[in-house]
Amino acid sequence: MSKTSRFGVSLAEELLREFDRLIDRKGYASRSEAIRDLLRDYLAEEAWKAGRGPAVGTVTLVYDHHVPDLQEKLTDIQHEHAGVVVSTLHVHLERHRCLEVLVVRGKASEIRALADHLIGARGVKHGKLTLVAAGKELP
Ligand code: NI
Repeated sequence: MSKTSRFGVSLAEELLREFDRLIDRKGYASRSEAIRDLLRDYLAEEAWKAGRGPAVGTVTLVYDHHVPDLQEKLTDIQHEHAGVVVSTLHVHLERHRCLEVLVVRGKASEIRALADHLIGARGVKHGKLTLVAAGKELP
């Protein structure tokens, strides 16, 4: 485990009260644990936005499989990015609607390109990319 440092933070009382309520709701053991989590999240998001470094995550899609050629198009897009797609899970939600979850791994910018392509396809009702930085440099 890496060396730990302590630092003080000044906050408006109201902001701290809100933060404590959030900590309670989320079930964090301490403020430190919550702040560590927030920082990791923020660093991961910033690394992702910059498009540098390795990333892992998921792309979640909800779509209507009755839209002509959609299923084929989504498969084609995934094949174009075969190096990034690690695994897929398909769930038939209802008669028309499907849920697909892709586990992705690779360069953040390429994962984002794949996700934009899939989520932007006509007939995809909802899509979400969730990425976390996979870099060893992240504490
Ligand atoms: Ni289905």
